Amino acid sequence: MSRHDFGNEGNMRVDRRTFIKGCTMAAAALGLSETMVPKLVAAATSAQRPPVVWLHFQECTGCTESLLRASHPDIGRLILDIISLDYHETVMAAAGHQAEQVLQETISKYDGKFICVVEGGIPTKDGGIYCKIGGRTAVDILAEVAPKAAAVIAIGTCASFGGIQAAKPNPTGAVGVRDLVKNTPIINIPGCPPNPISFLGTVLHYLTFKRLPRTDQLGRPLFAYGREIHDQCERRAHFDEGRFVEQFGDEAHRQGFCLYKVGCKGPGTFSNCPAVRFNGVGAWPVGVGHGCIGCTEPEFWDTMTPFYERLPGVTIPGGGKGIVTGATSVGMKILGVTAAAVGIHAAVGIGKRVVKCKKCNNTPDEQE
Ligand code: FSX
Ligand code: SF4
Ligand code: F3S
Repeated sequence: MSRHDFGNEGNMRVDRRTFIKGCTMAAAALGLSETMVPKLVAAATSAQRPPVVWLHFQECTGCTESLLRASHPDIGRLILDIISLDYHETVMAAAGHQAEQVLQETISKYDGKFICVVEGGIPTKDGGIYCKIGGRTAVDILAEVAPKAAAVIAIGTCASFGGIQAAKPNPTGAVGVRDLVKNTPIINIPGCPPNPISFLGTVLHYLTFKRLPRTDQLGRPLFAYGREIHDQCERRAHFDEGRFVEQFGDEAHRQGFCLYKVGCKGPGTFSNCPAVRFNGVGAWPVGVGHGCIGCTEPEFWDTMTPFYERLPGVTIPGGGKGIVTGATSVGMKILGVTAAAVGIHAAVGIGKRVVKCKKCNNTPDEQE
């Protein structure tokens, strides 16, 4: 796991075919043409693997699990080949004082050069006592490590926006990285957990172009979060024609109709889930018959609940019912989402420009 385990291409833990396949998937996710794959591969196989310090705070470790679990081992191994994961409490061999020593040595030796990945929210209430590692609070550790990093990647909705532990009444005062770190470039890869390809794409973009990808106003990379789920969904034709599942298990559900009426939050949620999918088997929540719960959005645990009630304020074109009024508790909560969506939609304009350029095979990134 040490950076010294990663030398040249010959030492890669995945074979070259898998390596290039992973880079090709990431290039597609990034909206880059295939002609950019060699550039990505060259950046990913350079002798200088970026040191990575991975901090765990308030979370379930699902982000790491989804990245490294056996359901798609190649992506996990590919990421471990591209970066030098010098400190990661879940998978490193060292423990206790030895682990803390590794952290100190890494941030000192690679001051200003390492990538800091943060997984989990940061509790700020009562002096931050609700998350301590090695006797220090998450707030203190982040305050020491983040300013020394070249960039911070907040992986998961917890590190991005506070996460499930920030649900009202947020008893520990959990917040996301951006609420605390101000002078280091930060990118958010939300999702509970996020898609590993979005993380891989961000890392490859950073290695190739020496900067983080463009983001929306919530700090999410546009390549992965620039489009609404509803606009990419395979059930969209059913929505447009007014064919809805009324109850889980009914005939409409078996037919694969739209899940809006049973609570799908695809309208109002920005992510590449329908396009990139999960686990290497083409699955994603709506594809397997469950509505999107909006897990890439800030405060989705408050604004998107109850999960099985309709999202208000959505026009059903072919449904004959016009505007669906929000006569539910969701109706009040969604006001927060609407406010956030103003910022998101402003950013989507940028996202659409990227898509448009992609069609003519000439993205802004390729011009760099
Ligand atoms: Fe949070 Fe990551 Fe949800 Fe868990 O650790 S984004 S609780 S799936 O996985 O931080
Ligand atoms: Fe797909 Fe959900 Fe939109 Fe229906 S409401 S088209 S299931 S994203
Ligand atoms: Fe999350 Fe919705 Fe995608 S629940 S995983 S954003 S489909």
